[in-house]
Amino acid sequence: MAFVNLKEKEIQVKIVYYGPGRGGKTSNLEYVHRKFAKRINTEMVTVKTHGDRTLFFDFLPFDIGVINDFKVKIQLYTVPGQIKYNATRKLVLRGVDGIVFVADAMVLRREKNILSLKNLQCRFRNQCD
Ligand SMILES: Nc1nc2c(ncn2[C@@H]2O[C@H](COP(=O)(O)OP(=O)(O)OP(=O)(O)O)[C@@H](O)[C@H]2O)c(=O)[nH]1
Ligand SMILES: [Mg+2]
Repeated sequence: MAFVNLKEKEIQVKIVYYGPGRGGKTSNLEYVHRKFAKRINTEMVTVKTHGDRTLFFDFLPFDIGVINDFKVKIQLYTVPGQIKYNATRKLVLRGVDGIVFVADAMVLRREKNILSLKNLQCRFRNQCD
């Protein structure tokens, strides 16, 4: 559930982009950042390896205005898609309010999409380490 700060009159919503490695999660966030550059006056934080793969996460915070006197703040995150970063994905998913599943459009990557979806499912069912 979104974090509501009654004192500051602020609502924080955490949305995580999830999906297989090289599926386009970071590209999605970069696009949002570029496309709404005039409205999003914050920087995107990204931690990448040499090969441009996400090492920890990408983070893009921005405000979307006021609703019923409450400032609404959105935080977009991506997880690292590579299988070996399971523990990091678990951390990034903490306190999530919404998921955007980014599937790879290549037919060849179908199995990887399914594996990633299953990984997400077992995380929410608390059935994986
Ligand atoms: N053709 C094509 N290439 C894309 C698209 N989206 C991303 N790419 C390319 O695919 C590669 C991987 O994209 P990323 O956005 O880094 O993928 P990711 O899901 O963040 O990967 P991880 O960080 O390893 O989990 C990059 O070279 C992108 O330029 C797309 O819609 N079409
Ligand atoms: Mg990435």
